[in-house]
Amino acid sequence: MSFTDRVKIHVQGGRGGHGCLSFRREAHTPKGGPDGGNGGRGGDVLLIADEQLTDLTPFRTRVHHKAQAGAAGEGRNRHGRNGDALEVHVPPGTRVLRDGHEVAMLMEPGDTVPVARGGIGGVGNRAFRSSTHRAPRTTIPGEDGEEAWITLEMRLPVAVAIIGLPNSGKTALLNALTGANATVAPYPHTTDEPALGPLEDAFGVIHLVADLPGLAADGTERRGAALGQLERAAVVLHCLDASDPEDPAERLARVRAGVARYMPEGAREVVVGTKCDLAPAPPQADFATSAETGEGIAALRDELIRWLS
Ligand SMILES: Nc1nc2c(ncn2[C@@H]2O[C@H](COP(=O)(O)OP(=O)(O)O)[C@@H](O)[C@H]2O)c(=O)[nH]1
Ligand SMILES: [Mg+2]
Repeated sequence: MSFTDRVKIHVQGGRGGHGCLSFRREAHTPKGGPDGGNGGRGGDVLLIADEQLTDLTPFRTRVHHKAQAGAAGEGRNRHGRNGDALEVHVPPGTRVLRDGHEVAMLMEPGDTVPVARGGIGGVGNRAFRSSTHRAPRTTIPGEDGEEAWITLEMRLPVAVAIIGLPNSGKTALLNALTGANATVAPYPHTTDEPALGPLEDAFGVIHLVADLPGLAADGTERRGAALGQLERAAVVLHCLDASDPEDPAERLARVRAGVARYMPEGAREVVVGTKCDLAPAPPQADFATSAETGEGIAALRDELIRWLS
């Protein structure tokens, strides 16, 4: 299964029902008065945060979301019923963007926002009757519902993000710190999807740790990367491979430039020397660790728990 954290969807409110053109017809009143009713309002499209959902994958194949139209008015002064709202369920942590600007954020289950209003119902000819105008043929059609392309972005509640170049030991570090069982592989770009593991703090609260791959070896962001998941992190663990012969300062700078646009303000960046069983940690490292021997892992975990508690 793959992880989707950004989709573009089309939303459209229901059309308003048309106003009706009608005259009363009864056996003994050949020239009955106007009795066309009004159209109903179109339904709104609503987004609702639903804790059953964990990502935006269903929207890859469900792109168009249109609410029900209002019913047309009818003779005998009957007004059309309003269209039902369309409730579109999204995972908590979904941000809504329109034209590149955030218009809503749905954090808690049950949070609801309208994203496309239904059209106003039309007006039937009955409404145009007056003392001077007894047989109006005027009606107003229902209005179109509002329509828009919107972008949904999901942000996981990531407390600790692990970043670094491909093959720098990010996944191995995640597994060592949290007991997660994500795939560690001796080649770059095993996946561009985040891997997650839990870390329990001193109060028994679980914090989410995420391995965020997605940078290419040159530090640029790969297509489909989920690096935006960085944005809610309180601590960023920056993996620096001790066994890599390339200049460590230069490698750090490359990764920092690659994630700069997502780096949360006020987040604590910690440089973690990895694979220290193979070579001594570079001087830039705040911690020297080895996922292989377990060196430094407990000390780093203790520090993380202290910061998060
Ligand atoms: N010797 C040693 N190898 C490691 C260590 N951590 C990771 N590796 C190896 O380095 C390679 C890349 O690790 P991985 O965690 O998949 O890197 P990622 O691409 O940053 O997620 C794999 O072959 C791992 O077995 C370590 O602490 N010591
Ligand atoms: Mg990996």
